[in-house]
Amino acid sequence: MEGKRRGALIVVEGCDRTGKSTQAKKLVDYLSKTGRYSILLHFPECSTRIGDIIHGYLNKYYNFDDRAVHLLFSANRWEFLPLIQSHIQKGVNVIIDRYAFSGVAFSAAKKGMNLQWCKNSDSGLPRPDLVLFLDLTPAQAEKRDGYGTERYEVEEFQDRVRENYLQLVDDNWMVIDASRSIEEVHKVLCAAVVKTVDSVDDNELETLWNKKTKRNYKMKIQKRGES
Ligand code: Z5A
Ligand code: MG
Repeated sequence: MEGKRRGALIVVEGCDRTGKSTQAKKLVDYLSKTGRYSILLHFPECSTRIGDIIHGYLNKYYNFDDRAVHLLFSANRWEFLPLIQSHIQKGVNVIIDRYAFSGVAFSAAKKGMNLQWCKNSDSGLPRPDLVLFLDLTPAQAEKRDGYGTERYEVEEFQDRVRENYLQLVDDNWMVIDASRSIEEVHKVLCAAVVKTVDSVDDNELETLWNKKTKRNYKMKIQKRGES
């Protein structure tokens, strides 16, 4: 890595239909166009055998114990660790649409599961330089196209998922009001991401969850009209 800066690891998170995939794609396009070479990943990544089982579970073809499902989602991230590391080391920015935070927020919303148990299986994965949390109430998300077909797309469940996410907020998170237009949200994200990408230092990435999550961390919530 001598003489060459590592890439940044940036994660886009949020409850269902908050615009993560739309924004993650636009970010990678923008970064690439401005000479900051970047790749896009998405979890669950269903192209592997583990991913295929997850796909079957989400679409209700199979059912498993909730703990087994949680571990499958984690395993899916671990199987992509070498790819993530190799891009970061080569100076390529890695933008990920959902990551360990989805794993914890969704699994811990289920009966009998808790945040601490759910964090364990992702412990040791790289900690992102920046987490962009797209925030929308489940009632607002329900009005968007495509809502309501998958297993978890139920308002009451999404409320618990959002509560869990908010417990994971840390000093590398930015909470963004995702109720604005696609272009307005994109503008806010670009500013934050460019700042992170351009200021990445030579330090190795830290790992999850070694830095203690600061409960009651004062969130940087983007309000309407702020950029
Ligand atoms: N899951 C889990 O349990 N554990 C894990 O470890 C992981 C995931 C990684 C599938 O994920 C499920 O897996 C998910 C969590 C669980 N739960 N469910 N159900 P997924 O990522 O494959 O989910 P998805 O089907 O792609 O939905 P999504 O990611 O929630 O949607 P999105 O990416 O946030 O939104 P979008 O596709 O960009 O946009 C949705 C629609 O809204 C689309 O028509 C857009 O044009 C529109 N849109 C986007 N932005 C806007 C704005 N700003 N205004 C108006 N309309 C907008
Ligand atoms: Mg998506």
